[in-house]
Amino acid sequence: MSKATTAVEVLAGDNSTAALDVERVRQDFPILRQMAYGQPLVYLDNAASAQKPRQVLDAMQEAYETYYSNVHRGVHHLSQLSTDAFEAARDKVARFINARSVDEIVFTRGGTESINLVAATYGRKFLTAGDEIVISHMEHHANIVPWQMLRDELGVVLKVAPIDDDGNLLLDEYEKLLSPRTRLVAMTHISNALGTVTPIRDIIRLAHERGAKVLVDGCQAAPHMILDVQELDADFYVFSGHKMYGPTGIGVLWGKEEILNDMPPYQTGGEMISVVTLEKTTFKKAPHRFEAGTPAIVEAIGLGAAVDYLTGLGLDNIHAHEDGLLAYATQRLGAVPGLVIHGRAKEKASIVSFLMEDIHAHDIGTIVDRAGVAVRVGHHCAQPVMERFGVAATARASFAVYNTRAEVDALAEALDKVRELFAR
Ligand code: 7TS
Repeated sequence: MSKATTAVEVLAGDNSTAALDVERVRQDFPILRQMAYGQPLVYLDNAASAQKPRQVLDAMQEAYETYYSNVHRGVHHLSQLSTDAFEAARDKVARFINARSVDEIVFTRGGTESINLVAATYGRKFLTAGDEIVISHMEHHANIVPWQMLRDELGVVLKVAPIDDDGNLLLDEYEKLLSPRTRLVAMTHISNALGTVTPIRDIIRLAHERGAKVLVDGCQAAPHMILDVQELDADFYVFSGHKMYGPTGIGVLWGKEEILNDMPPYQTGGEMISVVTLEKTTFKKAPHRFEAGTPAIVEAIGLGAAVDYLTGLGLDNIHAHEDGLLAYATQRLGAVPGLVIHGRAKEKASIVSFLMEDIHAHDIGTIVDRAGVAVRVGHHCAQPVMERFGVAATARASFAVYNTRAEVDALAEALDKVRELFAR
């Protein structure tokens, strides 16, 4: 995490760690050669969606041009090739997160759908009125609203673990919320609004001690750190393809096989059944039970290519590079007069959320955009944590493997312009 790199090392170093040549990485991303308003594009909105390397684009193009067909339903040549490539992608994802079995990897449309799937199937089957679900104060709406819907439908109780003023999860307070009625903890691994890395191992252990299941929202963690779902020992882990250099429209629900096979289907239709008569239907086991209809075939293949790409660079190298950038950006942006960083947790990753005096976040975003710098402004689909910090919105810079310190400098210089404009 950020504390592994001291500021002195950061300022003395260049863009590349020994094992990661960032300039070469940038060559893989054609879009980074674009200009915005006549300025070199500085893309710092990676927590919303990361850009795609040539390797992912090529794999998808090749699929469409040479072996595209529907999967799991044809005996013909292309269908077999397509099915093999689709299932090979599942296998790559399984190995990427060290799943015990490839059957634990359910392809969904994204992290949001993965959470909704668990709420709609596991939630409806196993939770009843009075049961308790624990989330945190810094969840993305995707990990709040499905549980509120379940609360309203079933009468389950939703409890919220608090955070401190720096954005650290208060583990003692979390533990106090756990009770014999706690059935599920649904918690982010990394906050998209603050960058906080939660103490997920402790969160999982304490929940399991009470017999509760744990869903981890790993949307921000998957592109950033080595994941080992067996070692973490959660019950569900979810993430999206598009934040980890893969395409949109594809995501992952990992679940322990025995739990997945105990859950009813989510959507129903083609490919998820064993036998259908007009009287009754039996269902396949996981993962196919949860993949009704034609899946996002080429998107899954693209995700497989993204996994290969990440693995090729090395998640530990990516992690080290992004932590170096975070430390540099914290110092460089922190030195901009009037700038306040929201989220200063002890363990942080690749995200700096900030405001400048009473300047609205949208004004910040619009002005830096004119300098070619893309940041996200708004509530980041995490309104409760904005409210916790007493702000309506922040500007957020989020870093990926291809970002450089020069780009952090470009943001800082654009922020100086913002300040000058508003000082008049
Ligand atoms: N959970 C977290 C922690 C996220 O950051 C996001 C997306 C989601 C869930 C939902 O992912 P999706 O792929 O299904 O949309 N976060 C952001 C963001 O920070 N800016 O835009 C999307």
